[in-house]
This record gives sequence, C-alpha cells and structure tokens, in this order.
Amino acid sequence: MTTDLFTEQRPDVIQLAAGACWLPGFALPAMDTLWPYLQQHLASNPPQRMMTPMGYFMSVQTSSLGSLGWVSDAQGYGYSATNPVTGEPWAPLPDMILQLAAAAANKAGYADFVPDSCLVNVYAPGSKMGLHQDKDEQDFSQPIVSVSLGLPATFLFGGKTRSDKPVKIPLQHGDVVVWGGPSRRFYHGVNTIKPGMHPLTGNRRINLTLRRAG
Ligand code: MD3
Ligand code: FE
Repeated sequence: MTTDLFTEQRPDVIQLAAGACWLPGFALPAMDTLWPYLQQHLASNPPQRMMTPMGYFMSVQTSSLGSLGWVSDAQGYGYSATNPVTGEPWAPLPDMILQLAAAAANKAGYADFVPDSCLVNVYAPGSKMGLHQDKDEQDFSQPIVSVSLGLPATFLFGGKTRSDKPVKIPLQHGDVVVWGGPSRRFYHGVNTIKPGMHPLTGNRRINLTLRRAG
C-alpha cells in the first residue's frame, strides 16, 4: 500500500448549513474553457470599482454577464440591463457558464436553476468585501451559485443577523458554493485577500456570482 502524503483530498460536497453546500473543485473540469472565456470578457469589459450609496468606492472591481448586471452608485444598489460605463447591454451568459451553474445547483438539490445575472468580482491583494446580505433579487426561492478562481480567500459565512459570528471557509481555485433555502439571506463577506501568485489568474482572485435577479 502506498500513502500519498502530497494529495490533499477534499470531499465532493460539504454541507455548510441548511440550504448551503460547498462543492470543492467543482469548476475545475470546466476551467479549460471557463478561464479563456473570462479572460477575454475582462479584456473587452474592464472591471470597474463601483461607488456605494454611502459614497465610498468598493475595493473589489466588478463586471457582469447576462441580461441583468449588478450595479451600485450614489442612488443605491440594484440590477441594470446596461453597463453604466458604456450604456451597452451586458454580454450574454454563455451556455458553458449556464450549464456549470445549473449542474452545481442540481448537486446541491436545486433543480432547474437558470441564472440571468453573473457578477464578476475581481479582487487584488488588499481587496475585501464587508459582511452584507444579497437582497436586491426578486425571487428568494432561487439559490445563488458562486465560483471561485485564482488566489484563495477566506469566505465569511454568517447567519440571519449581522451579529451572528461568521464561520470561516477557505475557498480555493475551482471551488463552488451554492446558497439557498433557509440560508439565502444570511450575512456573508470576504476577508482581505493576501498577496500571492496563481498560475492562471496571477495576483488576482475572481469570483462569479450567478443569480436569478429578475
Ligand atoms: C451566503 N460575492 O458579490 S457570492 C457578492 O466572493 C458576494 O465575491 C462573493 O457576496 C465573492 O455579493 C461570492 C457568496 C454568497 C452569495 C450569496 C449568499 C454567499 C451567500 C447568500 C446567503 C449566504
Ligand atoms: Fe453577496
């Protein structure tokens, strides 16, 4: 018998809470097509730092795909059919990403997930996302699928109220998390990204947040 000390095994599915499932490495088989697609998208749709309604710029840079993109300005947060920078509609969501999202949702127990919005969050070292709830969507019975690429991150998974102590989840390149049901409106955030170098993305973490917004 041989013992492979250098192959860290992670389970396929880790239940985080009722309705929330962590799928380590779920996006890795799609990476050969996913990453070139995203690279091209980001080159022609440069991510921007949005301003929050409080008047601060977010440290994360964002871009979107799909019929609705998440936007923020001095007026508030919400979804828009057009990119505020260009005035143009967002690029459509390709089948490859739709299929990945639906397959992940299915594995977590949500049938027929058809997202209409893919937020692309780009984190440089030093970027973070404070604890918040996702509540700008129309239908909270639909889950959210998040795909992590590049540099690792410590994801903070809280509870129903802001004061619920968050659990720390070490997300790696290729990990997918599906949040829905009773956990759909739980607080969550991302700790400050540490400096590092990833073979595909360089010194960046990229997260895709797939939602049914409209
Ligand atoms: C937990 N982005 O853009 S979605 C966001 O890593 C955002 O950039 C995360 O939170 C990121 O709003 C990835 C993670 C997420 C989304 C919805 C949730 C976690 C959730 C709803 C309930 C609980
Ligand atoms: Fe969020």
